[in-house]
Amino acid sequence: MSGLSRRRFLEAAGASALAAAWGCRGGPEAPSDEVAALIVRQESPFNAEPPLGKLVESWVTPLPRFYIRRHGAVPRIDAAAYELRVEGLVERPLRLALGDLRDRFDRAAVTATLQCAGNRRGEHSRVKKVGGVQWDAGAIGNAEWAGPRLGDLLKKAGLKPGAKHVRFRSLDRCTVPAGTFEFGASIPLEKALAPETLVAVEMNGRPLSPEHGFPARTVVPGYLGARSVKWLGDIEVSDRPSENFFHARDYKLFPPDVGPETAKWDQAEPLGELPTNSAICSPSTGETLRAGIARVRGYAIAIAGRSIARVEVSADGGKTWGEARLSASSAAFAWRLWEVEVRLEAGPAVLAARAWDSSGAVQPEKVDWNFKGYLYNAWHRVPVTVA
Ligand SMILES: Nc1nc2c(c(=O)[nH]1)N[C@H]1C(S)=C(S)[C@@H](COP(=O)(O)O)O[C@H]1N2
Ligand SMILES: [Mo]
Repeated sequence: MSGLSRRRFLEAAGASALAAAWGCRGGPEAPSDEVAALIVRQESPFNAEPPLGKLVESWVTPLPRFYIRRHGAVPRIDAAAYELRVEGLVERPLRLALGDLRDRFDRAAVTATLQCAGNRRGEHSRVKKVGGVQWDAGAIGNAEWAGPRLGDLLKKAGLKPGAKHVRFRSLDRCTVPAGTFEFGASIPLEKALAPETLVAVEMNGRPLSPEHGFPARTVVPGYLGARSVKWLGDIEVSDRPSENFFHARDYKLFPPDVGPETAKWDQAEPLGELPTNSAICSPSTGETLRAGIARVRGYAIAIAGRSIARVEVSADGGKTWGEARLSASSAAFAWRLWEVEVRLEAGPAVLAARAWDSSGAVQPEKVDWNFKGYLYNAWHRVPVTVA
């Protein structure tokens, strides 16, 4: 993919041209054409995911099929006045305009899959109800992200001794029971300096859309989506992780016997890499199929640093398994799409899928329940009726 010309980018990014460029209608809570094809899981703040069958029609997910997850409203940002600050434990604090992010740094392009830590929470809730957006398996998408490397910004600013974490602050406002805050997160310095970690200004060859973080967002491949902070306003190098609510009091994993009243947030680690996972996207749960040969399709994604070795599909709820064909397209931090034909006899049937990664690890049959409903990666089961 070639980059946008500077003129076209600035045109598309210009405040007045923005609404037209993205077909936005109404206020931040009014879905635009961009989101019309999504299944709404929550109206306000707006959270939506694509129908699963559509999700796996292409390796790179087009915008109208890319899930949207947010904790507040889309902030209105004037592109001309936008400034990204880089500060904290740095020799030379930076203030970067959108044009600086485009022109003053090498443009890096990374095809990476973004996935919410709560993807598949709906299944988790069927084990025992958990709060939060009740996602099916569609809180995931694969995009071509482009922009400067976060590491290049940090090198330009110059790191001071003691730098260990890189914190991100958004320009949004999110209201939760504990109060109203901007969204924020941090990642360890090592991941911030990794070549795949970007301050993205483009998604699939166009400026970021308002929903996906215009004018700039972090993209932290392999990590839970919550570290890919949209509407990025501030980068701060620190000796400690972010104290933002969404980093310190959210997105942490607890054992099954811990609940909201007993969770010791300060003693738990912030989540980082997501585990190896896969899902059946077609047929869909509850679908009626004809006896005989049926095609099953889905996605698989390996934990960061590994690749998908094999995907297995069962037509008898996990008693016997056959191997799926992986599609050719792949990249280090991207999902693999797969398909396979299975033979179905008349009656009820449960399809199941599980992925193996390059370390030999396989998705488990069951996972421990946790009260936030994160990291659900048990075998994906899809009950169907065969006529
Ligand atoms: N500023 C801001 N950034 C955010 C969020 C948010 O609510 N506000 N949600 C995070 C979460 S939980 C996820 S999963 C991803 C979703 O990105 P998307 O909406 O572009 O798919 O954005 C992350 N970045
Ligand atoms: Mo998320």
